[in-house]
Amino acid sequence: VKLKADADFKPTEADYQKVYDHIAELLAERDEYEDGSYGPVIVRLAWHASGTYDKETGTGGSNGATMRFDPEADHGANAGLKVARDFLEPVKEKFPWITHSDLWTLAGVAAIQEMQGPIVPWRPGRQDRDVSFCTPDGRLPDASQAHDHLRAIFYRMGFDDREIVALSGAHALGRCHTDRSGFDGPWTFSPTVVTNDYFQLLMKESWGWRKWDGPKQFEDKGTKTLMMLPTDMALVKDKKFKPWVEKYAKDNDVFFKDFSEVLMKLFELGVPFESKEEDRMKFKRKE
Ligand code: DDH
Repeated sequence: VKLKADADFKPTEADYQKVYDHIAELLAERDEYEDGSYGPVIVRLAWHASGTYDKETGTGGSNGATMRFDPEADHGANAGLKVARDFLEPVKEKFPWITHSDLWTLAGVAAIQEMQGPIVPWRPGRQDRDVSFCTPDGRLPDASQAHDHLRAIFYRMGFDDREIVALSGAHALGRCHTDRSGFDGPWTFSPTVVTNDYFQLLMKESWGWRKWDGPKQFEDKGTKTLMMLPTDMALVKDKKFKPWVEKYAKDNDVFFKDFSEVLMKLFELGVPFESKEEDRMKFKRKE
């Protein structure tokens, strides 16, 4: 049964859980995609929708879902994310009352939780906005750069050094694609499971420049099947980032706790909530 997009319809937590459950079912069913899961590319969509936030001007962030429109969809950093937006369109059709911007962040939460990650509290309240709210290009990080660039980008969103490292743990998931970013390969051996392996590999593995025609990236000297971006390696080269990498490599529980908190913060950047922090929902994982 399709629910009408009715201004009087006031969705409850149970309604949002239904959206979650539907996304979780689709993730389980559609295992034909690379590595067997759309989860990583959906997490990336939720992050790129949110990571445009600028705390000085209050612009950008997940409120608006402006990546639906060409200027922002065509930003180099967003190459390949149409796959994730298209995956979620049938969900929007089934639950027309949810905004795209709430849907994309809720889907990010569902993908994290269904890939065995921590529970990420979430609340609704995002409104979709028109094309005039598209952010300028260049707000998302450039993988070829180093620690000073990371700080400039993430301090602009309001994150500190510990939070930058915790967020980067998302690279336990997914892979780089030569036809999207130009880079190539996965960071870990289990790219569809949330783990602290990214940090463990950064600490324990020996990394060297990959010899190839593509953009400069690192490969593990052992198997030569894993990769790190220059921005990933910046986390162990920088004296203030490195202690957090060590901490998360040693203790998965600490990583999960911090990862949950920073994702919650990321997905709420720039959203004019009417609800209170206590109203955040915790979705149940699929059985
Ligand atoms: Fe990332 N990321 N990311 N990333 N990211 C890529 C893939 C994925 C950077 C660059 C790239 C975060 C931070 C950074 C995910 C989540 C998150 C790719 C490859 C590049 C390049 C894209 C492609 O070719 O398909 C850089 C630079 C940074 C940084 O400077 C910190 C954060 C904070 C997150 C997050 O989710 C919180 C995920 C997931 C992927 C895998 C996507 C896929 O299709 O698989």
